[in-house]
Amino acid sequence: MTLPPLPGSLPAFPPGFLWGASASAFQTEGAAGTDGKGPSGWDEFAGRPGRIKDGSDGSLGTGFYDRYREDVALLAALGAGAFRFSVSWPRVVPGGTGPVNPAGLDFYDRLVDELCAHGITPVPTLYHWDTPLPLEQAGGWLNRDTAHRFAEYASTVAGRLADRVPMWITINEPAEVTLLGYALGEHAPGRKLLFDALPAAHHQLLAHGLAVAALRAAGAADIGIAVSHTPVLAASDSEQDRFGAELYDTISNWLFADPLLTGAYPDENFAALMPGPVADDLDIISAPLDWYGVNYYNPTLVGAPAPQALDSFSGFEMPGELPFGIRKIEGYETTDFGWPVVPDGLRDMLVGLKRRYGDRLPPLCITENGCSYDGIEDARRITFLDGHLRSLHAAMAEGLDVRGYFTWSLTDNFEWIEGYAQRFGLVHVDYPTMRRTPKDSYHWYREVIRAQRDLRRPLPG
Ligand code: IFM
Repeated sequence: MTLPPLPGSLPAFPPGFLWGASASAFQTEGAAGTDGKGPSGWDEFAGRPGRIKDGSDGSLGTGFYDRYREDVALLAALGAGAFRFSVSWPRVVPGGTGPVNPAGLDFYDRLVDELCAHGITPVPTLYHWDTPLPLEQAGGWLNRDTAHRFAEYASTVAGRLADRVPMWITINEPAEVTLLGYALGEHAPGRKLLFDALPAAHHQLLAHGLAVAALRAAGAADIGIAVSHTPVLAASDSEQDRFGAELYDTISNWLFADPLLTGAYPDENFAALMPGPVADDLDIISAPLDWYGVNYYNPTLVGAPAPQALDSFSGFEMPGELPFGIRKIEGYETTDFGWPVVPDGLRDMLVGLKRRYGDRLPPLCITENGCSYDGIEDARRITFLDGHLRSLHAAMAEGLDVRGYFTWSLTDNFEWIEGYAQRFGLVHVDYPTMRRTPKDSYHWYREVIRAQRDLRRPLPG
């Protein structure tokens, strides 16, 4: 196998840098109704006719619930230092509140033990979009009560796992849940509330803050959150395009990061639209974090609403009912998902975070970065990962304190409304048999990790 570029030629990352891979419960576990698991909003949504492009419903995932040992063995052979997975809230608390499902907790207990037995750090995310259905039906993230139920659940999970889990993530990508799930209705729960979706943002932030306190009280430490970030470029210099781009930038980048890192919303107008005792909530939301997780895929070109020029940022179509429109970025390679490949965007984004937050920026971790390409001979994924690791290193050489990198994803999995069509894995999954086959990129990443372990040199300067 000849695999350019050579992993050994990557610059050295600092000693102790965490090399990992990511996954989530709904996208992989399957076992939708097994061992007392309750339904989630995504189970219900994916079951609605026509919602998932390939007609699948995610109920089988990648069979991870039954095959987790096989996947941990793949992680071990990869040399991964950490595995980011998510805990399914409806598997642990099927009703969203009330009785805990012991079999659900047992599953994560076994998974954590298996990871520890292989010397792999377990990094659970407590919420990766699968809200227990009863809570979703009671308003989901529009309902302030959901935040309190989330903190209870966080406490339950930490009570069982904190003795072996050294690093925690509260919530994954609250912006996507708000925008795709509640504002545009493309994802679960399929609500199309446009700006009336903003309470879902506030309540996820509050849930995060309450969960940080609950986790610490239950003995958990090293707590972060995974937030998506995208450098936003204006489609042109026109006033309308700049307005659209600035608004999108605020919503996708700062609506979540600012409250978390500064204790304030980026704009008075947004703060005024949030429910509850906002000032008190912001104190809870901005509780100091041990680290801050960045999910980066690509920059986004944004202008005034232009329905005819739509392109996929997250596989959804912007309906032109919000005062901005996403455009296709020309001049770059694209992944099979149509996303532009712009490695420098990662460095730009990280440097931008430092510029905005200065000393208030905690140590960072790249909690997701990856690409959708078909095939087991996936040289394009290698090029993608190589470019992004170089870009990450460039940001670190400029002073960014980044502690780890988790590629999305260990295996191919259920890519939300795309179904199984988009393949982000280092490991190919043959869905009819669930057979796993490591791709070329898996072998490449294994060599990267091995070479980095051998280098063990500090960053220059
Ligand atoms: O698969 C998703 C993941 O669940 C959240 N972040 C983006 C990934 C790729 O779309």
